[in-house]
Amino acid sequence: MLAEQAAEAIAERTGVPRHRVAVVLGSGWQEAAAEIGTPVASVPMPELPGFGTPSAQGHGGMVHSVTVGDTPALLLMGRQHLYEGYQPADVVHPVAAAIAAGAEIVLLTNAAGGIREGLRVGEPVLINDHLNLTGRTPLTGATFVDLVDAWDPELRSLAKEIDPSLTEGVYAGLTGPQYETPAEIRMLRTMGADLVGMSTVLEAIACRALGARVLGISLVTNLAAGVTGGHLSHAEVLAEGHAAAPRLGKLLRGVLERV
Ligand code: 6GU
Repeated sequence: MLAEQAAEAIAERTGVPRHRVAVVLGSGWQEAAAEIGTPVASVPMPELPGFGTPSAQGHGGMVHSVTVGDTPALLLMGRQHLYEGYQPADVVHPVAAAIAAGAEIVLLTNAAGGIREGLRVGEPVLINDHLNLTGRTPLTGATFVDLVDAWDPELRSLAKEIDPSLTEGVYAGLTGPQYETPAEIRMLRTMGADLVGMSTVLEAIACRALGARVLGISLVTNLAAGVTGGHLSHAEVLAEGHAAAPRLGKLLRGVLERV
């Protein structure tokens, strides 16, 4: 299996036989990594079996091994998206590899548009459920995975102990790459979505199928179409990540210290 091959390469290249936790740092989250800790080893993703080159800018494209307290953790800097032409199996390969490398807990982070009234730009939100609107799945065959409490309630409680101002919301995952129309955002709100983005749902499904616990955090980098009168830009997404980096980094570090 490709995930096992990648896990072996991760162990060899980092010198760490098992990483207990993995963190996927999405758009807007790259700078938060510096707050988590100094890597003991780093491997470029394209040098690991089955990994591609993520589109994430800045420090993307690396796998860092860090130790927080007693916990060896893998930081996956960037991810592959369906909108880049990748298949679901490619999109979930890094988390599958991390789980094969020992991760029992996976932290999934992303940038999202805020749909729910009251959400503020720059605010991290805990994902408490999702709508998989990609039309895709990473699973094949008769893999009937239970997704009740897929977004681990205990891990969410832990995150709220660290940052009591955190709220929770439902994340709608679409393929993109275009942002939604105002009409689509009204539809998503009616469907129960609080947040919208282009990642994370397939990884969460794969993690549950592989038995890992999942914590998800969206950074609201902009309000979704029609929520305010404005237009949407990717530059906004990156700028908000920069501004929020210290808070996001502290939150991730706090979680890693306590799991
Ligand atoms: Cl408004 N939509 C989607 N699909 N992804 C986003 C976003 C919006 N804002 C950040 N990422």
